[in-house]
Amino acid sequence: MNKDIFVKAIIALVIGSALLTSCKPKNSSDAVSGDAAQKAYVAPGKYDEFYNFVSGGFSGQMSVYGVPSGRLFRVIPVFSVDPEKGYGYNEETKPMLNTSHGFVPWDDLHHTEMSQTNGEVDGRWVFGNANNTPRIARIDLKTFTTKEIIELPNSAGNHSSPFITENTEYVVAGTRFSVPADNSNGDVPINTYKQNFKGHLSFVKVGKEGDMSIAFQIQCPGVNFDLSHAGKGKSHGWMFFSCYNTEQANTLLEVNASQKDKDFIMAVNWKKAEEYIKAGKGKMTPAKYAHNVYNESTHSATSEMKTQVLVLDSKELKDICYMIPCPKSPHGCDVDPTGEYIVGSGKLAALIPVFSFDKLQNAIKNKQFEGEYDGIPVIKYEAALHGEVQKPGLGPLHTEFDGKGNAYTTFFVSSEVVKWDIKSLQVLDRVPTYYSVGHLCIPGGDSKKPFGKYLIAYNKITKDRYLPTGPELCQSAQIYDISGDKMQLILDFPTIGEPHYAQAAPADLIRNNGQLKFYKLADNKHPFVTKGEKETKVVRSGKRVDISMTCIRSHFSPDNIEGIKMGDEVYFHITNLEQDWDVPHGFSIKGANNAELLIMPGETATLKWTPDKVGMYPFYCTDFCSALHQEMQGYLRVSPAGSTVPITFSLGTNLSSATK
Ligand code: K7E
Ligand code: CUA
Repeated sequence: MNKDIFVKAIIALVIGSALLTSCKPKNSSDAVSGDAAQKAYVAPGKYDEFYNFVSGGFSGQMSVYGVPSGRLFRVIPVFSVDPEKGYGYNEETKPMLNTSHGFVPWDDLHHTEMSQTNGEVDGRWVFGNANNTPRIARIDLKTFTTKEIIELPNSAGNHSSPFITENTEYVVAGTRFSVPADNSNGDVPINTYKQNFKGHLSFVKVGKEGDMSIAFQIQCPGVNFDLSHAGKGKSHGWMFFSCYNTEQANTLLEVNASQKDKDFIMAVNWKKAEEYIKAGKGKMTPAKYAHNVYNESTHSATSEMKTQVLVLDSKELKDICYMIPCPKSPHGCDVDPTGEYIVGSGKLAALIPVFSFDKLQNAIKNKQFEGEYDGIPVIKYEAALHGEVQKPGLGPLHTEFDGKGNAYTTFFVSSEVVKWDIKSLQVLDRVPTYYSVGHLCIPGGDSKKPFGKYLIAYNKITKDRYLPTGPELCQSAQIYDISGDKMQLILDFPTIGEPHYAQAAPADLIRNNGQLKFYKLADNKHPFVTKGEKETKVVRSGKRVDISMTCIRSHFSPDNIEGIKMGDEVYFHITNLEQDWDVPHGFSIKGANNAELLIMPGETATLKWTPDKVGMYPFYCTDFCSALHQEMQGYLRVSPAGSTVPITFSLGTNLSSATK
């Protein structure tokens, strides 16, 4: 089918389904105009224009889609184990999921944030937050794998995270739950929230190679920090956090944390904080948190437990934190590409306040305060306000920008995206979303240089949009063309997990940024690397057996192994000898109670296996690697504990012990 016929067929389908579903509320599913299919259509063999890195919410992973096609390319395991890739199951990656609570195989990833240089997306890394057991992960976009995870002490519910400063100086995180500090007694009555609970902000330094370390934390009053974004341009050096529960309630928050007409956006002068750190104002405080790093040359992760963290007290140092009143339990906190405008989105508000960085600076200079909140100066609302967007919709959540002076805000309650002019605050356009949109993403839409061609909305509810799948229906995203004056819906696509925030970047930026095609075998420094079939071996030391194995199209070496006994602990260390792009091999053995291995070319991976019964155990390659992939198999013999069958292994010849 040529492209035109295909497009016409799609259009016919769209029109046809419009007729079939016309019993739905007007304007519901059919707000798609004639050329929509063409705009989202990426022909077979053609590439998408943008990569889209989408958080998986309670799946704990990050998925990669193409825009505008909505095609899924990859699910990157980050905070949850992934038996498909062996992540968190093989010996090499287990340390990645180590925490001060031990091995944690799951988390809740809400926000992705790409590294930036001069405020522009640079395609090096994408960061993700673990909401439940507070952590930040760094994913390397040369390999699309998780390279580093750092735990955050003094935190609980790492929601306002991981937001970066304009040169990726810091990845910043604010705690959602305030809790007693780790080094204080946490065994206190819950209703002592006001006295004992604190909110910590973490400033995680990012080195040249991406290496993360906690530079300092700022101890703040006990509230819920929800979201955040860094200043840029003129506001570089500042960080803005939305806070709710400034009522400091500890129960029935839906009522008790919705008492006040206004909560806050907290403005943090992190350059000033750096000065205080230099001047020795930080307190080294005992803490326990894991720092896990995957080393690409040993193909192994290590986990180190850190024991202290530097903390600044916002109460003592009066000029690093300022509260700006913000209506009705603010959620999203977004800064426009110029760095002048800060948008707060009150979940229960019917307007959007927009603050001005210049006015904020003047207000601070002229001390236009209306008092203090738990030791932090509160700026007069009007003094920092640029203006309010009137009647934009119900339940504003998040805002992104197109770089042409427009802002786009999602409305959860009224299920729509609203486009408005940042300076004049006039509403310019609105489109429905299906349904209850949370975050949205414009490629580069929270940077200094957005690529304002597409807008992707991430929805919480799909109801009738897709074929039903039992009690749980899929979550989904919708792509809008925003290149014209009016937004136009061009595609729905289902997502993996629950999508929250996402980032997107031009495909070329990532595709041409030195992506790795395979690991060089010569550079493999894994302690059990096997660089050729002659080096393969099976070594027993007590009850531990290390099998150094190789794989190449289409056999394992060795593929016959005997002398394994009940009570042994067996480690398969398998090196993939291939030196070619996209030739992974898999490894699985019957009865393994963990996962498979999926081994990239030039990589070594280890599966730990404890035989549970005497007998014969086949193993095979799980990844269809060649015409003779199905021949890529072997046998391992397990004998009783006291057996005299010696350790032997072979490939292509029969073992001398084979008659026994
Ligand atoms: Cu609005 Cu967790 Cu960023 Cu989801 S959060 S929507
Ligand atoms: Cu190797 Cu299939």
